[in-house]
Amino acid sequence: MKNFWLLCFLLSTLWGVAHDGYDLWLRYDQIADETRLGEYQNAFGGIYFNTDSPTLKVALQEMDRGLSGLLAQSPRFLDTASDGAGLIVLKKVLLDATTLQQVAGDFEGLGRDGFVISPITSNGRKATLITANEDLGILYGVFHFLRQLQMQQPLHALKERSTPKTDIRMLNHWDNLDRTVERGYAGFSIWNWHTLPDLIDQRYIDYARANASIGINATSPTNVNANAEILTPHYLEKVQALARVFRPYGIKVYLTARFSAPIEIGGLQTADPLDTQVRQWWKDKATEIYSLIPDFGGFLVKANSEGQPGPQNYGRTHADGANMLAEALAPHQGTVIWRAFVYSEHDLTDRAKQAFSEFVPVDGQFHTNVMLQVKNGPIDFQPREPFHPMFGAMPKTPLMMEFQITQEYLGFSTHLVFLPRLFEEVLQADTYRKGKGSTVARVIDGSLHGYTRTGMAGVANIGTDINWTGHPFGQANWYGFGRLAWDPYMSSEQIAEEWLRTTFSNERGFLQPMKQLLLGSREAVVHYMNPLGLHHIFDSGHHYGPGPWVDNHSRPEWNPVYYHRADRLGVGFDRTATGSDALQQYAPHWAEKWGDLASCPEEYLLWFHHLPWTYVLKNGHTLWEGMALTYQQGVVEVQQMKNTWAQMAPYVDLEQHDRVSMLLDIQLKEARWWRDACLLYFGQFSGEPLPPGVDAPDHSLGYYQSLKFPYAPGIRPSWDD
Ligand code: GCW
Repeated sequence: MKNFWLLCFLLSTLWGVAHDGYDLWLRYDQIADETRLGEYQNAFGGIYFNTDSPTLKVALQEMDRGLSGLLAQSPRFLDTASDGAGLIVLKKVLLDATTLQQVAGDFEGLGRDGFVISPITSNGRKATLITANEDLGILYGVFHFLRQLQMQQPLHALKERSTPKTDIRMLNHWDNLDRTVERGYAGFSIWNWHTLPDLIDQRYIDYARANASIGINATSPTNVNANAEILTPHYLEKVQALARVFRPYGIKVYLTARFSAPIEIGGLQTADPLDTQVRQWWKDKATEIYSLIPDFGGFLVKANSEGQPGPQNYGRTHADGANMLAEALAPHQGTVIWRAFVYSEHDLTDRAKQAFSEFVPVDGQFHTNVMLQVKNGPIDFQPREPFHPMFGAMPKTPLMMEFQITQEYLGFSTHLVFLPRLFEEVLQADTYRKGKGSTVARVIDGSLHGYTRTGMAGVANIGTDINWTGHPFGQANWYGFGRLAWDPYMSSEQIAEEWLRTTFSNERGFLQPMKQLLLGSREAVVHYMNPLGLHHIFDSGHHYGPGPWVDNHSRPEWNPVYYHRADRLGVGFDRTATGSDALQQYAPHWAEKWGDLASCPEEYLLWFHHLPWTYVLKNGHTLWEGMALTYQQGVVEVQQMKNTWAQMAPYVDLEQHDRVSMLLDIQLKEARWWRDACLLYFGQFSGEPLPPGVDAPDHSLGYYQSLKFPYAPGIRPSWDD
């Protein structure tokens, strides 16, 4: 057996198919299924492809690269469609009347970025047409077409009409100018500001390609905890160079704007948004940026949040601040994306309530080019949160979704957690704000309130690691985010299927078990970290590992004890009318359902209720027993993931297989760590022994409390919570 694997390894090295993960889901290995390969070779031998723009040129390059790899033969590009083309790639304006007639209906509502892939008859022979209104639609169509080939879809299934449901599909990098990445676990920042603008790293191009392949069309390269330097001429020149690389791929650049920039780099005494000099400064800055980057997207702003400066420093409102920037950008068609992640040390009410309380009353006061970017839940990217109550509650202000792709609270880059499952849960959640069916997805795609601007942002998990995301499976989360930004109604199952097929293998023996593994991985992490609605019990600052005992931070809401409130009597955060009443921020449907213990799903139990340890769960166990058993279940689930992966060796590159095996070992070790540390800690209060079936901990509580990780990755210097 050992020799067999050795042979496989040697062969794969010889054949040059060893994969380090750099190619992401764009692997384009030769189609393994020979019948399919033959079919494709016959059908797509000759291609007619019009390329009169930079975007169409990169689309053609991609087609060439894709087909050369997948079909193991260089495609023949023809001068006209009538030369016997089996594949025709043309914008709508260039279609001849007979072709147009065959697909005319598909153009209805196709928009700027949509595309059509359709079988047609051209010059008396069967052909496949990829068409769109605009160049970018063609690029998206080409990527989609190649994806179908990667997935070995039958010829007759190569048919698609797709148009994105959101306008801004954006990555937010929390990258600092010194190349550290806040909450980044995949190496350093891919932006080498020092060598820009002169050195264009191949990574920038590959980054753009990868994003375009999943429909991402915007990026904000720098941290929302912003450094004003990025707005100086020295840096803008570098941003301009990046924008130039991204442009053919349809990706717009946004910049994080530090609210105090007029003081820090503008020499003014104030950053008061109602001050005329300040307003002029931002107008001039916008003009300067647009002179360098004519398609600049706009500003992304974190203000009056976690110590960042903002309009409230001057007694002004968020609307005053956002509108000032909006006015500066409006003449250039730019957008202000104002983050709603705010909570204040001066506000003693439940942190979960604060964003809603600040923003919902000012609905309607923002200029039309302002969007609010709202995190998926009301606290902070926990393994599970109920949806943010702002969704559905601001009909006059376009709300963008903010997901976190980087795994700040999900085991960093060492845990395998398939996040599209989490994203899907949030998007499908029904806000009930306009009756049944008022899902978060419908808020985000604008259909619920008739928003004219729509978008979704994801905090990137990308770094300089050769495979981009540290954990090879972190790529699935970047991929899945892009797919859901394009279509928030897509199922996580379909995303899992696509990603597995394009990244690893089309074999059934691989797909079935691995799909199950991916889809179960999110619930596993909830089980071994935050069961039954527990939240924010991570060790402070770096958020690596458990720290439910932490209680020594100056701000109450930076201490895990604030969130679980455990004592001899019970555990959980009472957010009903007898507690913080955060439930009132939801539609009555949820306030009632979640407020009533009989109907509150147990996954949200301790999120909304403070309950005695003896409270009886639906399965008859006490709360303490249920908590212990769920932690144990999480550990068992990781063990199962490991077992499944061990069976996958025949389908996966040896090096990748080894790497993931080792990562799963870490995940298992850490799942146990979570279980043991949390149960020892909470056990002090429940006073009960571990129920049968739960493994005894390896160490004492004191041991777990003594673990310190001052150099954990992603940490922010002088950051406390
Ligand atoms: O999740 C928290 C992080 C901070 C982050 C903040 C935010 C960029 O711990 O590191 O700061 O959220 O979203 O602004």
